Amino acid sequence: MEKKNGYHVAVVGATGAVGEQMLKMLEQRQFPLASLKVLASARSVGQTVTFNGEELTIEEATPEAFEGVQIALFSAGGSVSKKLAPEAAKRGAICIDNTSAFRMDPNVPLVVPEVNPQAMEQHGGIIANPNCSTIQMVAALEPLREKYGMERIIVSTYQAVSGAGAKAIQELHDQTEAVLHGNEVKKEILPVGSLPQKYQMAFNAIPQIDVFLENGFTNEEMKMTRETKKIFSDETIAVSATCVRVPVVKGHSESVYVELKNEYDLAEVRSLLENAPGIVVQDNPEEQVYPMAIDAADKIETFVGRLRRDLDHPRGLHMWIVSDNLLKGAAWNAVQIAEELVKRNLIKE
Ligand code: NAP
Ligand code: 3JM
Repeated sequence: MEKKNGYHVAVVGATGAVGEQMLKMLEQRQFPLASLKVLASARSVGQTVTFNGEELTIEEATPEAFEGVQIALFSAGGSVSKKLAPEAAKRGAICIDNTSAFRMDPNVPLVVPEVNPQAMEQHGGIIANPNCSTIQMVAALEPLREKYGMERIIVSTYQAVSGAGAKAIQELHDQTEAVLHGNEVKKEILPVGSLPQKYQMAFNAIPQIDVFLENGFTNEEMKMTRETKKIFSDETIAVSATCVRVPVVKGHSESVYVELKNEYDLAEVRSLLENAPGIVVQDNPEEQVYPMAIDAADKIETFVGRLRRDLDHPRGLHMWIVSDNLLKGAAWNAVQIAEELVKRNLIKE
């Protein structure tokens, strides 16, 4: 696809669950494109994807594929990013990387545009998109952190299977059907594709996302801890997480407890959230109004509800945060970074 005005963009992992949503976001936002390359593994070469009604042919992601590319959106796993993002950057592209490969690299900005857009000014060719669970949490907590300061965060997540890729979505569908029909339940993907032990996801909740580390937390849980500290530029903030996979297709939900540094007023908290960019408050217990994954699916906003004071801690606050993990949690945050790069005039001609 070649046009005169706009930017030369590549999507790496264009056949995947996140890649598909990246294309949808570029389309919906009418991102100014001069050309769009859709890249994936050698397995997919020749397949097509539809963009703005046009068929685009998948090419293999190789170092040479990035010649002339100005913005490269990566979502093809950490090893692909480690190998190809430096190659793309070397050829002049700004890489917006959705994997964990570079997130904790001190030379790589880790950006949620509602929280720390200024960090992208210091990029050296790679900007990292945080983990899906981190993004929606920090987007909702930032207005409160800014106003009252934040000492501690304790979060439990209820994460959708789409966070584990297209095959995991298929597995949940297949298992659900098998259970309902009394057929054998095949367990091939979840909880972690690369580990031998598998569990049934349909009609279950699995308290493991990513691998276990020596401290007893999983890697997903430690991503939330480390990334939150980096995005908030605050190593003193206490963050502990329990990450759980649930049989939901789209939308991560989070039960979040925070201890603020200063006393707060609940009405003021509500108003701060109502006025925060990208945040929608859905909180009316009398009418049974609260955020739910099924309503957040396919929306770019982060939804907040169940706001309530802790029963014992005077500066403790409970909330429920829900967002589409493939959109704000991945593709939308990445395209939002690209839009911000344009606004800040950070893209090389
Ligand atoms: P997915 O549905 O399994 O898709 C994987 C994509 O990567 C496919 O397009 C696949 O292409 C491509 N790929 C695999 N190996 C490749 C290779 N050697 N060279 C080039 N392309 C290759 O997974 P997904 O859910 O879209 O997630 C993709 C990645 O995004 C994850 O691994 C993760 O690092 C990241 N992610 C980030 C977030 C976030 O929170 N920011 C959320 C979810 C995922 P083929 O079709 O050719 O195999
Ligand atoms: C979400 O490299 C891989 O195999 C991908 C693992 C993965 C990640 C990751 O670590 O990049 C799967 C799903 C993520 C993520 O966003 O952290």
